[in-house]
Amino acid sequence: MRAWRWDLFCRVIDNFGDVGVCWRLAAELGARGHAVRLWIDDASALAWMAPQGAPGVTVQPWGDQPPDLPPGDVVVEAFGCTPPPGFVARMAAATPPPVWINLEYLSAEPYAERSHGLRSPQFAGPGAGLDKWFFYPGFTPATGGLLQDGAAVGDDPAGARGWLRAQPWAEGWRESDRLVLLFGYASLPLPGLLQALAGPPTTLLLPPGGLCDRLQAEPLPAGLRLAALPHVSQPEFDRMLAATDLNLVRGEDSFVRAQLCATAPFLWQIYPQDDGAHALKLEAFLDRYLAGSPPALVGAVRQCFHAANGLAPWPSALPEPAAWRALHQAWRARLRAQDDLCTQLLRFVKGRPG
Ligand code: TRH
Repeated sequence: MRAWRWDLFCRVIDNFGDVGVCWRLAAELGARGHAVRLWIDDASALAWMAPQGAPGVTVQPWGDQPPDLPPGDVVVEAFGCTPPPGFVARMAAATPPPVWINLEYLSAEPYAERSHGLRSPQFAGPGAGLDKWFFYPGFTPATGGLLQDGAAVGDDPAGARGWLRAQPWAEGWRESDRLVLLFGYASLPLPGLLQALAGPPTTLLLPPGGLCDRLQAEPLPAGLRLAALPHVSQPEFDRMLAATDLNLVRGEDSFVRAQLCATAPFLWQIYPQDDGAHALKLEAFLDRYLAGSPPALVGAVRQCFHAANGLAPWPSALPEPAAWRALHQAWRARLRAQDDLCTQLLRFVKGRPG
């Protein structure tokens, strides 16, 4: 397959998921020999997320007056962030025009399968005459799949744990502690979670942010200790997920990585939406994730996911570890057996006229 020139557009709405997903995609395309221009309105998080950059990837600041650059072969707008009008006009004037993709948010809801790959002809505006194609990531073969490069780190949890223990900021951690990563929002319902975690000696790993600040002011049940972490790069973050005994993650990208990189189970604090639509999204995921598991385990895991999102009280104890782990590992194996998003995107673009 010949290498293409990609323009990938990213607007940071808040937090790190927009830049996190776009950087992963850019880096995966670059690793496969493509040239990627990542247009981004706020690249600040890349300083710690990707301090080394990535081969083939150039970061293009996207301010109020974007430079008049000619479009490449493929244009990807992430999460419906429309490229600048002048750029779209140049796309329409190009012969042939670039393939124009809208990379959507991840959801397990049925609309992702229904809408994946649909064409959206542009009738008005600077892109009139062009087609835009919807590309939906997802959990099933009928969707665009998940970004999977680097997920093999999860095949060696002992190696990941050795790496974690060797980090300068891990000095002084108790050797045999259970490790629980808490990468949630500051709104995470805490007291019940801390009670459910109480008992075995446990270190709670806390990335920088509101949740870490809040926890430092919270009384801790016996056995629990806090470890405040620095921000680490995406590959290091993946290794951390692979090293722990339980991961509480959030948003979109850490949610995916906890499924692909870790053999230990996870909980998801979903990004809250004003209209409450996140509850349906959560349920759609749980229906897929838990399908076929024993009813008692399904009930226990579902309650914890609900509790992490304020939709149910926390149970007094977390699900039985071995059964929960087995459920998670079976799910991971299923996802890993599917074609990854980057491979599918390349195949999709190849079969599309501009
Ligand atoms: O930060 P998030 O909540 O991001 C988002 C955005 O808010 C976005 O607007 C919303 O639409 C989306 O969620 C659903 O969570 P997420 O998606 O998990 O992104 C975090 C990224 O930060 C992910 O790429 C992992 C990365 N990361 C590191 O690389 N190193 C770190 O130390 C940490 C803590 C995170």
